[in-house]
Amino acid sequence: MPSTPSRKTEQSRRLRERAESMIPGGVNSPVRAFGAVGGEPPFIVRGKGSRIWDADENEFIDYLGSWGPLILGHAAEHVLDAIVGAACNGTSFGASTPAEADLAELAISAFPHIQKVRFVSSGTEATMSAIRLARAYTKRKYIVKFEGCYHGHADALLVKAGSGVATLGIPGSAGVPEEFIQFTLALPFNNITAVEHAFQRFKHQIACVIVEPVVGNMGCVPGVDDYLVALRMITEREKAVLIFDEVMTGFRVAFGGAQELYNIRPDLTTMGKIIGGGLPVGAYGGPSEIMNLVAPLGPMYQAGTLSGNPLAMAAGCATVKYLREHKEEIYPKLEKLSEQLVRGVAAAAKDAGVTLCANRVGSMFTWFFTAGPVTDWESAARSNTEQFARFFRGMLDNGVYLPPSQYEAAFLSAAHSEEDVQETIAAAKRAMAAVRG
Ligand code: KE4
Repeated sequence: MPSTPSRKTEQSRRLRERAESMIPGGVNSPVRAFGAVGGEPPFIVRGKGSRIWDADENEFIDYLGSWGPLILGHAAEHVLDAIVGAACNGTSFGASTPAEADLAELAISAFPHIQKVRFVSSGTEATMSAIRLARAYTKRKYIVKFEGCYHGHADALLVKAGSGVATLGIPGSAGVPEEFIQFTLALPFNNITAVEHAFQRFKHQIACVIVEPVVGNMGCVPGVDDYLVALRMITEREKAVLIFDEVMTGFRVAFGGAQELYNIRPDLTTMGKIIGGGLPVGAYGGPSEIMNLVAPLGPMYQAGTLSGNPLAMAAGCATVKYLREHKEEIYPKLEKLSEQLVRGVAAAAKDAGVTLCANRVGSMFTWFFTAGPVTDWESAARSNTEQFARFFRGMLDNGVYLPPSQYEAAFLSAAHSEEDVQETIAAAKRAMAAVRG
């Protein structure tokens, strides 16, 4: 692979230098800085369908989809129309609007275990609030999360987290006092014995278990065997709240998320990404018995200036309504094309003598540069991240945009075509040649 990329990068370089002079790392979210993969991060100027274009007019087939929200692809006409239509009536009122109940109804139609839902503006707010609610409901202090899982950047959750924390190889975060994480238990994923031991050691003290029911933030790692069923049984027995963090999996792995796919009832569900259709929306929901503790009904406080923002509600409604109306066609298409893509790239690796382990659930997937199986953080961290970086740069130079980290999931959208998949597999064949180094 040429050290200098084949694609033009002059405009993106200029834009990065300008941004770096005013914004830490030139980015508003760390993983976008390409720290783990090197090279010049493209500054994106527009997207349409499965494609994005950067400031140097390079075109890419996009498998990031804004880290998951864009399951319908970029600039879907009916989503844009909904946003513009809402904007013509004003952008924000700080008062209730009809669209909030519209999106609540749509979310509850997808997640029947939810009786009440509260909207916030990010997945971080959703998980932070759900944990506070679980502690208020149980009057317990400890929480269980899993190594390699990422639930946003709330202090208590920045413990052995995945996503950007894992990508940057930092243990947690500076500025989080020990006292703030003393009640956070981080356990290995897919190890039910560790969960049993935690509940024995902290009997009647654990408020909740929060889990990505299909992990995306150490790369894509599903539960093995009946892991999620066992989690449900233990939390039921111990009267702890089971929180499915479906910020990534919600509307992604099935219209009703992982809880539909695996037929498991969590106590609370957090949502984000797709439910906002590309605009800032997070949500948490569950049975009224728990949700009625949320202010103003109950004593658990949570608030937000732009919560339920009309433009975000419009984008979310347009997206979720379209998914609901076309799910019989969309999810089988996502499954078929994702399977073809993941298998094709794995075959390209095999032909090039590159060791690769592919994990996929529906249209979220990761190619790990390790023999595998990859079932937890320990096995994911065995990946050859330098080989991943060479693969990433090779794909980018061949017009394919992947998540810039080995420890992230990639996403295929309903706007992707058979031709996109074939083009991507061809690009992988070219990129793999340089991977072995
Ligand atoms: P946000 O606060 O970024 O909206 O959501 C936090 C969050 C919560 N739960 C899960 C399962 C998530 O995946 C996320 C955020 N995902 C990352 C990418 N894996 C966001 C990308 C970024 O941080 O730039």
